[in-house]
Amino acid sequence: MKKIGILLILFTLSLNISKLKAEDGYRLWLRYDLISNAQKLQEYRRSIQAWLIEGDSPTLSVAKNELQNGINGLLGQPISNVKTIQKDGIVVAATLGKSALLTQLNLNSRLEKLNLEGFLILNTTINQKKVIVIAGKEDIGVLYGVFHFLKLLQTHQNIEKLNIESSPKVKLRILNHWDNLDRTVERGYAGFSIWDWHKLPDYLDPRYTDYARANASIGINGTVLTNVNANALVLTPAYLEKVAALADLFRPYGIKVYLTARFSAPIEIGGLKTADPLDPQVQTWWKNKINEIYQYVPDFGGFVVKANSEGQPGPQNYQRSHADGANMLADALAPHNGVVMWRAFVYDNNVPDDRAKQAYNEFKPLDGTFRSNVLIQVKNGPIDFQPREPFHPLFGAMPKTPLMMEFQITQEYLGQATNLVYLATMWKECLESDTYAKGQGSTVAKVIDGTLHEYSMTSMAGVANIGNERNWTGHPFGQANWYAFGRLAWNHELTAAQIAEDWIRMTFSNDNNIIKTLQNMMLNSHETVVKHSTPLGLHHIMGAGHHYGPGPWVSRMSRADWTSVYYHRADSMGVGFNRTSSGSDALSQYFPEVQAKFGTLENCPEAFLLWFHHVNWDYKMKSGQTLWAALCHQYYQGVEEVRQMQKSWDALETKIDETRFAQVKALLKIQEKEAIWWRNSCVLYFQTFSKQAIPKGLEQPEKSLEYYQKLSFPYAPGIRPQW
Ligand code: GCW
Repeated sequence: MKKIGILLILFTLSLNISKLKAEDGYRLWLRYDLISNAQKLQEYRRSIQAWLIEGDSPTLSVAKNELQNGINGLLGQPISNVKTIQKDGIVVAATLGKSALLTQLNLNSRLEKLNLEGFLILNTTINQKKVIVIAGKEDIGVLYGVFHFLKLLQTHQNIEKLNIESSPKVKLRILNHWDNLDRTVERGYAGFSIWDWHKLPDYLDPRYTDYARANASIGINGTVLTNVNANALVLTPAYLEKVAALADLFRPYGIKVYLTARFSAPIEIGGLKTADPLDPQVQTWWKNKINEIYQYVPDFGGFVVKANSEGQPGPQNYQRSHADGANMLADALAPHNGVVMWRAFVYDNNVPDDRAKQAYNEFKPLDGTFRSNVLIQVKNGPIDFQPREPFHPLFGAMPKTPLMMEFQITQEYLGQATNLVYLATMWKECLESDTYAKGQGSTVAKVIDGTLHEYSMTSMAGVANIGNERNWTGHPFGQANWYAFGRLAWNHELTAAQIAEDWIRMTFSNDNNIIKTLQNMMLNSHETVVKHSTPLGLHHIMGAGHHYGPGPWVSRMSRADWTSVYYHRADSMGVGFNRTSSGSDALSQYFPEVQAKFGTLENCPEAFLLWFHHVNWDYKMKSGQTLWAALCHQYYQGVEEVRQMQKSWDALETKIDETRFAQVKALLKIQEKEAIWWRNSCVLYFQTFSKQAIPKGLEQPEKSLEYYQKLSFPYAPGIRPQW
């Protein structure tokens, strides 16, 4: 009896231990588990015998903690902290110019080449002892350098001949949370907001610290806490106190806090009768409000503003321009070094002939009229974060106004949190697009990093996919998109493949088979979702409101440019939106070389065909197939590729921890179902126009078009309550 009891206790204990070890995804890419490769472990233990961080500041103490936890975990033994260099194998981290040890090394000329947040990592000797030096230009550079160094260990790199210089290419690398004060998250698929407003400022959820660590580890240096569909209440003292608590916590990690400004706040919380930006009372109200914010948060970053778009108030309500509105806020922020990120995602109440043209039409004429602390925040494409869009025509078109990038990390139109879609390939496609603004090679990336037009301010923002789910992003592979966004904002020259490899090594394993399999899945995954949802340049054909799943039939909404039929324009002749000169002429907003590329059926890459052209069902594609057949094949191929992903994943069963294996397996099953749902709905729907059979050899849809049209999802996550 006794024995059985003991056995039982042991059994429950071991169960608990294995539960503790379960990979629930909380640790993201900062897992710091013991290095499994014995040779690497030995090599690292030899090279890292102690550490020393010179200097003292909140940022350096964060760096110390991270370095200590990181190397202790990875090396599997406590590594001591020393005060002097008396033996080989010491990691020395310090801020250049503030450190006696680093002065000896004479690194100043190299330092001059770095940006403020940059760092160096190198092997060298100090007092004839072998050391690894991590040197930051400022304290934050030390922290970034520490994370980089830990990444080298996590990804099993050689650390004997290090000579790394790294500087961010873009200054403000920002997450935009579309989080509401009631903790719902617009287009959020990972639970509720991580900001527990009700318990702030007194209760600081430990998750905030881990959020800051994760962001600092990839160089993100700003966070916009609130939804661009803004609530003025966040600007009131009760909330500013809470904002201040978060800002205090994030400061050592180099992260500034920003808020969204509701343009009508002077009326809603200020008691004024107007929010006209040229009204002196309004101007004074904002000045005072902004001064007040800086009392709470002395290094407040500034505002993001969505104005005169989708019902949000803005300067146009008073017949003023976007520049009038942005400049008013900019003037009040300028004495504090704050910035305004004014969004170009605008469309007013008059439905235009082509929504794709509106931002350009409204903003291009304003070039040169914005204050120097205003950035115009432009989505990657001219419509709205679709699975594939051509780059936005504003890039390259406003040489006198800093344009910043807005990517969407949350997968509103890309399978939300049920599809495995790695977004870095899509972002790279946009960044590498040539605008031809100053001849060949004028890429979007060069617009964004300021090199093309010598912008003094540069920025990249990503709409966050983070929520309060244990694994932060809902889908475990959603983490890769948060990760990739930060890495690309720091250095857009990295390839999607490199970033994926780093992420896999840190998040899953350094096993070659795992790396190759997952990398392959990730790199193809964007193309896959495009195929099974919006192939060949189709766009905006999703379900209304929730945007979850297909809705090519959506035709009745309060405005035409919210419907699907407005965008695909299918009829008995063909399908697609003619944006050439015989159609909406949106193409003319691009530089001539780009017009030539997209302008004719022969030249236009098939991936963008239906974006720019209305094409006959019988048009012969490059493959020799008709458009109708090609469209069907794309949809079917998309589903096949999801099945391929399932097979690849299943082959890793013995190599991946149970929890994440099971979760991703289940999600891939959902993805397969959703891909079939997209495929069947779209093929059946477009068939009502093409009047042609689904090509032979392709499985026939099981259900009818009516079945798909009747599906409804009133409680799909992320939906805007008022829509
Ligand atoms: O795509 C649309 C989303 C809205 C969002 C808007 C925007 C925040 O469906 O939910 O609102 O874009 O970017 O402002």
